[in-house]
Amino acid sequence: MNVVEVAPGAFHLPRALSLDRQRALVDRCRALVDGEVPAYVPVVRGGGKMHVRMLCLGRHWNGQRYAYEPTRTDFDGLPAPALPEHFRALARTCAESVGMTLDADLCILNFYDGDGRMGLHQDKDETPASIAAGLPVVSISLGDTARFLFGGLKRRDPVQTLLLESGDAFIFGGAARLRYHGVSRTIPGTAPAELALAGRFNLTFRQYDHKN
Ligand SMILES: O=C(O)CCC(=O)C(=O)O
Repeated sequence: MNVVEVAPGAFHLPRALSLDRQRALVDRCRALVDGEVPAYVPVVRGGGKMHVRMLCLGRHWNGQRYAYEPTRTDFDGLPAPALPEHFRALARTCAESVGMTLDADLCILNFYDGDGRMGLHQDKDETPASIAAGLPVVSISLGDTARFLFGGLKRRDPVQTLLLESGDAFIFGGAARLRYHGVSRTIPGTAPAELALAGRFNLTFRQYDHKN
């Protein structure tokens, strides 16, 4: 596997997933976002609407409280669907390929349409123990290419732009765990034709807690 270390603790794995694997994952993501507990557009603290459709698996991230919970109390009260075992296994394998460990118990699945984007932010709502241990966030991209922004530990630090293409993994843990990141835009029409997907799915796997 091709591994590019973009910063200490941050790794880009271009084309980590085969096209067959991508297709199977896209089918599963489609079924999930339009399933019994569908994806929705979160309204965050302060009233802004996010520019993605989101579905959390394993644990729900509440965009009003910036905290995890079992049910979607900021939206419809439904329980977060379970995290499929093969999703968890994929996250573990990706983490291991860069020498990290991850026993993911939640995944935030986002769908970006042609106008989708996500502002610079830190992933810091997991437990202090999980973050202090540097347990990584494993991100998998499917479909249209994204212009992914990867900054430093402070919001104003310089930001590098990476293109995350379909099948790429991006992993940030250890010293990079709290780096700011976001998506400035996607590039419509760049998804592999075999996926028959207009838009982009992104899955970020995290481990809520860390037990010694
Ligand atoms: O879509 C991406 O590549 C990034 C997603 C992200 O930053 C997040 O879910 O916290």
